[in-house]
Amino acid sequence: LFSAVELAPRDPILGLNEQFAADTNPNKVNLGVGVYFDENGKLPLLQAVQKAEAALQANPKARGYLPIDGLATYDQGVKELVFGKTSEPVTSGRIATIQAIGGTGGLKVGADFLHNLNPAAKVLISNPSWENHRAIFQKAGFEVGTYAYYDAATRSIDFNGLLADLNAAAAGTVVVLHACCHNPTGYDLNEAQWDQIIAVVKAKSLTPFLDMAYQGFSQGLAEDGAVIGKFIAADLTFLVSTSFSKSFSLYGERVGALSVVTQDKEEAARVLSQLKATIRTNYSNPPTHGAAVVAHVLGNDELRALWEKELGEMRVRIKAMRHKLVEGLKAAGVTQDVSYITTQIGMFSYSGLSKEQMVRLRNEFGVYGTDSGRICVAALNEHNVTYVANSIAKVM
Ligand code: PLP
Ligand code: TYF
Repeated sequence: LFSAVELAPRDPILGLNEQFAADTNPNKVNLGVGVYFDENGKLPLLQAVQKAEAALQANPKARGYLPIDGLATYDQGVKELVFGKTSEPVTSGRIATIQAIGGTGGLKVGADFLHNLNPAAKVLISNPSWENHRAIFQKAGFEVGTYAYYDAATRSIDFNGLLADLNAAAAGTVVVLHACCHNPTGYDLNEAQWDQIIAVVKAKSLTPFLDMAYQGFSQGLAEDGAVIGKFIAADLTFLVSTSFSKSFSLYGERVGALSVVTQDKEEAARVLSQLKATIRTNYSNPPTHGAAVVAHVLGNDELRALWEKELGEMRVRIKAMRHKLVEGLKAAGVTQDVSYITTQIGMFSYSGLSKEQMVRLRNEFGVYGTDSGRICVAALNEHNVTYVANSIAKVM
């Protein structure tokens, strides 16, 4: 039966973890996968999360099935965080939000829903994008193409190319946009550019699907969420996937969501029924713990403030590490302009190093980044940044 089964390719990012684990180099540093580590190289367990868990444990609940669309207080918390508590779409009830298995799950439920709705539509993702975007939308049945995004020659966004590609897209094309902290490049669109994109999306009747996996890691929760307000203000209907993996350091709990902004409350109810139908035939209903923790934090003023503070500390520390990396490279004798490292934002730096250089970094120095030259600056700390800078300088 299984003799014809072919070996599937490894995930190019998660596969690096296995290689890293097997590496015996005592100086090894894992800058491959997008995970935030604290100043001691440890995966943080946020105080806000610990306090929420303590509160939940003080009043333990039996674990019945959650509704298909998840924990109601969680879905409401997501809506208020992403769209604003007093925003018209939230108060008028025209957003359908479901709890999802991480941001990946939100993307997948959204992809399945959209494909049922319009199987002939195409999907455009940025060039380059998070590897899993293409795979998720292809598995949902879509043909996936790209829109121009990164221009390696100028180390900036090829915005004219981007606009041209969106302008050339057929009506109904699903356009996957990184809301902030673009993965893998670290280059985000500015406000004026978003305005222009929104104008094209509207004029050409494209379907925007915003992937929000890093809310709070660029400028702050509200600031990073402002782009959503622009889509609302333009009176567009669109989708947003949310991930709390990074912002709550709850990677393994798989807490995410999908929100679909519709025209009115009645449309939202129909959309929600379809999202639930998609979920039912995939995993029936989501798990309880992670959503209960996040809902508790979002719904409690004190814990919410503590979470924002801790998220702010992660954001600030990443930015400090970008500066340290630049200083380290200069101290190691690098004369090229490396200021792009501090221009980029979020958890990653697109270093511009070639595949050969990345392989050398891995094999000779135990410094792991992706073959595309992406390094996770959120995994740098005072103890490893000089070593990393020296290693990069040697392969440059
Ligand atoms: N989207 C982007 C751009 C990401 O970088 C990630 C990273 O994990 C995800 C989605 C998926 O998030 P999650 O781990 O919550 O599934
Ligand atoms: O890009 C990253 O490193 C993170 C983590 O299939 C990740 O988004 C990577 C690959 C993957 C799932 C998550």
